[in-house]
Amino acid sequence: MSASPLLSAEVRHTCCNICSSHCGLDAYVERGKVVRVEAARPPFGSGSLCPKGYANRGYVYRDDRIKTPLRRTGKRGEGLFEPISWEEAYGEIAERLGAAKRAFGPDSVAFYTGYSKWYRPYLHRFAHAFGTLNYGTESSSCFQSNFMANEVNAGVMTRPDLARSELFIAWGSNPFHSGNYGGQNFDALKERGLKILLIDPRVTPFSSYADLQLRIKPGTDGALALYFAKRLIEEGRADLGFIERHVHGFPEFAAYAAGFGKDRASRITGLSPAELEQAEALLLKAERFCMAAGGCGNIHHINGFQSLRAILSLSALTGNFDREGGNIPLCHIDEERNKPNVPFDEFIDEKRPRGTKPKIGSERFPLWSDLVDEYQAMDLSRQILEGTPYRIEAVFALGMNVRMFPGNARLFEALEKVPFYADVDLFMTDSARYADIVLPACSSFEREELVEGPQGVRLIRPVIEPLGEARSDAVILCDLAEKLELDDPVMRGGYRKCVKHLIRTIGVTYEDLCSSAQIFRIPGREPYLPGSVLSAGFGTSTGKYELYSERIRAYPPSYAYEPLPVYTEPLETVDDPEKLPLTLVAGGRLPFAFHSRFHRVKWARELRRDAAADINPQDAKALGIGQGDAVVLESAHASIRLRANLTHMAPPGAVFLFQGYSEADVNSIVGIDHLDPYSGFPGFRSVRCAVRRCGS
Ligand SMILES: Nc1nc2c(c(=O)[nH]1)N[C@H]1C(S)=C(S)[C@@H](COP(=O)(O)OP(=O)(O)OC[C@H]3O[C@@H](n4cnc5c(=O)[nH]c(N)nc54)[C@H](O)[C@@H]3O)O[C@H]1N2
Ligand SMILES: Nc1nc2c(c(=O)[nH]1)N[C@H]1C(S)=C(S)[C@@H](COP(=O)(O)OP(=O)(O)OC[C@H]3O[C@@H](n4cnc5c(=O)[nH]c(N)nc54)[C@H](O)[C@@H]3O)O[C@H]1N2
Ligand code: SF4
Ligand SMILES: [Mo]
Repeated sequence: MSASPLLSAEVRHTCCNICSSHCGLDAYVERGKVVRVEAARPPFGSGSLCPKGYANRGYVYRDDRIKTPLRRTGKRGEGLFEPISWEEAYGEIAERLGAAKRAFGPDSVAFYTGYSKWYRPYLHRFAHAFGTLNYGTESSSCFQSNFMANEVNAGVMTRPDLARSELFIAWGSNPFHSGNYGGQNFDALKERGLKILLIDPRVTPFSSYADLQLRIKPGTDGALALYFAKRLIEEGRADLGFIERHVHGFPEFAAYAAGFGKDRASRITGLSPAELEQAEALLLKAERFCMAAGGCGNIHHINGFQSLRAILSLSALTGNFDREGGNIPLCHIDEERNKPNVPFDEFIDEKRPRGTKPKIGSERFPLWSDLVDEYQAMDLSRQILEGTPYRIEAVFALGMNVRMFPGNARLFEALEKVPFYADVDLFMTDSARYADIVLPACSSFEREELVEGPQGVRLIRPVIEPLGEARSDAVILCDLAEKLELDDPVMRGGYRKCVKHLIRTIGVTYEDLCSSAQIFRIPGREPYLPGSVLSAGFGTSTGKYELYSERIRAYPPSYAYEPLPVYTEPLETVDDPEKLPLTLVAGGRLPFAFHSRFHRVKWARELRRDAAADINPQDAKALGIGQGDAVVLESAHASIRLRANLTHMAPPGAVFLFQGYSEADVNSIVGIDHLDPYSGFPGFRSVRCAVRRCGS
């Protein structure tokens, strides 16, 4: 019998970096290879990982890892490349970006990054030092609309104070699939007496915790929130003292909400009057309630920004804002008030350029542009192809993934036509295939990373050598800053100099951080005190919570922006809606998939072999579709072929499909202009569609 290979493996502490939760992970390393991963126990981690965390090994060793810098030799998209040296690659990128800047100005280069967050401050500073505000990210369809709604209403983000609440209203929330469910404590909270009202069209693991679930028609949450508002006001549950002191626009809001009676709410949301009454009973009984809202289920709709504003209003209406058991300012999990202290914002601001052209998308999405320090990437393909209001000559991207954009044939076309495009990725993706130069990035196991979390800071050291010639993104950016001779001695001084610059004021040295894989607490934070926002005043123009937004009122009438959180239809207008009778919800999370990243990891893929559309058995029966049948999924714009998965998790009338599959790309059938006019966010979760059986 041979000895277990793990006996000789060394355990090295690191983090999972698939999502931003940074769960502590132990890598078992043998002869330079990670042979196993486990959840790290305290103090290095919480003792749990999600399925994606456990799939890290398959991810890092995916067979399409890029090992050297590459220069394109075939046509864009064809996938033909030749290996080149780092020096050649840097030289060519610097020459092309430099030439675009000289001929057309720095704004002619669009910088972009996909989901990965850790290197963002370096890329953002790099864009600034280059001379442009044209820094864009995947957050053009993730989270920022949530931030915008909170900012417009209150000037501050909040979170539910679950521990001290009577009722938790979870609007489109399934922490069991989108996060690390090992970290949830809902069992204990329920035992303590917390009631849960879940609002989600889909049955999920969280459904079993709900005292009541409303399987609402996708994209109609705004109407439900306005109905709740009307009922709270009618039943004398509006906190008039709080409103008098802290709220702006209550009379206008109340008058608008009064239009959302039971019949209308029922018709819009698809919920029966009896369901609405049950929900109301829970709501009216709870003196203190808190809410989670603003996940993709709420903001991936063309009415998402305003719907979320309507939802958030409920806490201000009842005084459940900045008080125990309500929604309290987003701050550290360990109840500390100040923001994390690594001054990443200052790092980015130090090099902010002046006198630049308006960011990409500013004309179409001015509210986004004014509130978010990024361009709205949903307008990138249009600007490249139309050249207005100015030309884009080059795209420099880290982790560009065209598959994640709606109507993405246009972005592929734009990347085919843009004069220069470079991409940095771990893998040869469908998007990297279009690049002139592709650079190989390290995985989190192969690089050093300064991780800032709720409890403090931590320096994650590499646990294995880089695969092939892969390099860390931050190192690549510093190298390029040097090649381009940017006016930035810190970045030109290299990655380590940046880290030392970043931590210089927080009372921890680089050497301290190197000495241990543990988290270093940052001294001097104060505990959160309820009422702290109320006493300081809201960060809005009136200094109050704005149910009627003065900020929004200031935009020219041509934008038709409404200061009240009005409800509008989530579905697009089409000639013959009866031909597209179902609603496609493109993107409910699967526990073993992370956007496109795990579709090529064998272990994860075996849990769902084919791209499959979740369809309710009742709809499937009416359509003559059986489990596993090949089907065509069609929208007003295009169609894809894939398999049917019959499941009661999907409600009748809706079809759920995960994103990122090359062979069945759901975003290729979403309309490119199916966008929220305020945030620019795509209406991924309310797309008119039809499904029919096809051959094999
Ligand atoms: N239909 C539909 N579309 C959606 C969504 C949806 O729910 N439905 N969700 C939207 C949301 S919320 C999001 S966040 C986006 C996600 O969109 P993306 O961020 O574009 O998605 P990923 O598949 O994670 O792709 C990121 C790319 O970065 C690469 N990458 C990973 N790590 C690194 C790294 O360290 N360095 C570099 N250089 N590259 C790296 C990956 O290999 C991949 O190619 O998708 C959006 N699109
Ligand atoms: N496994 C996995 N986890 C992930 C990711 C991943 O790709 N895979 N991506 C990460 C990223 S980038 C993000 S942004 C987060 C997103 O995290 P979440 O927003 O939590 O993700 P979802 O599961 O897509 O949506 C939450 C719930 O909203 C419901 N929902 C859909 N439409 C509606 C609607 O119109 N109204 C209501 N009330 N509910 C609706 C869905 O059925 C789902 O159960 O997840 C992160 N975690
Ligand atoms: S929640 Fe899962 S994917 Fe995210 S960091 Fe933790 S283990 Fe990794
Ligand atoms: Mo996201």
